Amino acid sequence: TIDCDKIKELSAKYPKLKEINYTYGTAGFRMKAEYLESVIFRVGILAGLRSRKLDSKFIGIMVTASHNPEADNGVKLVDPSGEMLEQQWESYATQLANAQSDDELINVIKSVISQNGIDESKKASVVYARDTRPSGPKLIAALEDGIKAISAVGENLGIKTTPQLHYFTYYLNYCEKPTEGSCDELADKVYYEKFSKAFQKAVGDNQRLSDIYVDAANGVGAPKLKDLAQWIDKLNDNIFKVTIINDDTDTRGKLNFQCGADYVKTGQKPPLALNLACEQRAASLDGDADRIVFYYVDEDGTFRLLDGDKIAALSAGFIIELVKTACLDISVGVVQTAYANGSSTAYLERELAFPVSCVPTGVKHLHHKAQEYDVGVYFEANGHGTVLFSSKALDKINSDGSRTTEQEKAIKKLQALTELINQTVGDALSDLLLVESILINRQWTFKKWNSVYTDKPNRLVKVVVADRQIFKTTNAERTLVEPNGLQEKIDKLVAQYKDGRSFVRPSGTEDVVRVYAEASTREDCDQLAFKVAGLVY
Ligand code: 16G
Ligand code: ZN
Repeated sequence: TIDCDKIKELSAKYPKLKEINYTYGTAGFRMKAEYLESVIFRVGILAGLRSRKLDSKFIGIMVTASHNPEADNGVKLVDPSGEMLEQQWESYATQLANAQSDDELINVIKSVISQNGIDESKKASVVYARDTRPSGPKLIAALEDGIKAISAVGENLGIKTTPQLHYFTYYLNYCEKPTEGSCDELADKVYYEKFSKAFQKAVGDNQRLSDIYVDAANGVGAPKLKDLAQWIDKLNDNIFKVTIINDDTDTRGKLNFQCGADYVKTGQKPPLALNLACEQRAASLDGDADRIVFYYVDEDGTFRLLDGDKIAALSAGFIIELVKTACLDISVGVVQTAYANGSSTAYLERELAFPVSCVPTGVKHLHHKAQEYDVGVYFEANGHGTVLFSSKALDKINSDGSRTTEQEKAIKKLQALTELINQTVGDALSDLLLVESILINRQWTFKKWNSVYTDKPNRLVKVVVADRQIFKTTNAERTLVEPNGLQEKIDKLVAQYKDGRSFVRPSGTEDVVRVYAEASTREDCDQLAFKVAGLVY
């Protein structure tokens, strides 16, 4: 049974800050690092309870604030199969975090136990990692006290990317775990081994492409990509030439500063320190390496962004071609959010004839929807996404049968892709290899890839408002239902612009409201965004 005295004693080290109201949102808990100690201590407790509930399976805990400023941090929980925490438990997380006293904390714990019929005598196992933020070690110490308080067993993976933590949580639960060595090293090894081998298989004996610069946002992606590239080199030293820039994880203040996927996508410009020659290939990761966007500069100096929508189009297009060549009865669908560029949706629906669905922002919504297809391709425009192969699809791809050489080749490629894609969560490093392997197979330049459709000019602006909670949306966030009458005003504005589209939604991660607009010209689009922002303000 739980030891209330032990919990109280340890909890006393991490008193809840009275004035703060915490919410487990789309990205878990995320805010200034100094407000997070009590929260992270309690997340340790919750992970232990969840593990007991799920037959002692490992629950993952990632300490990161992704693309946020260096002073922020955050924490999120990962379910045994590597997916995001189940929704019901998000509300337990919020309740635990907001318990004002140690006694109230005990009460919440007891109520989670009784509501879920948790057997307190069961073993509890958790696995945790952090990104490179300076506040990480202190928060990990608080987490370890939480894990201790609930008498769980913890595996510390040290510094990892978010997708590595997701993958290794799955691995510990469902794959064979060798006994020797620390989990920290093992987690790197199984990850590099899996993805380097799958990449080798996916590229086959095709020609390599030109070098690629990868901006690692001065975060954890830098050392991990360096290692992964070395593993790839060992298998085939002439297939993937990457130059990592913004790889300084030691100097304070550099993480995500004027670089990284979010900076590039939002600003529609390259990282500040990067001077791109014409058609030099480049990509940017975010601070925990679960997002990636690609880009280049063309002859006339125009910056060309290949975002999540372009990655979805490239990968869905390649997969469906293989499926057709192999004559497999497998359906492929694409999941997007309201931020998907209108041209990408039109291209996927009209030219490639994919079923496309639109869901609210946040990985869990995309992930769940994608599970409805045999093969579900999901990417947010910001560069977060992956491809999910259902067990039906995997069975068909991996089954024997008499086939032509051409069909056999297509099947082999598909098999390689199922291994190359991190199916637990969107993964910048896995996505980088996925994109590179498709481009190698097709022998496409970035320019060729970019030409599959032309993005409509678009603009994203944030508006600081007194209370963002008053903004309520429906229709996958594309329509406002509150404040009353605002949507009608937006509609009227949008109607004045050719190919105009605009929507307003409260951010799930920042205290702002976001306005998105697109239209047929840059000027129109900027004007529309500006005017809609004016309505919101
Ligand atoms: C979080 C989400 C990301 C989403 C972003 C939107 C996860 C793991 N991450 O980072 O998918 O794009 O929030 O932020 O779900 P916003 O609500 O502030 O626009
Ligand atoms: Zn991230």
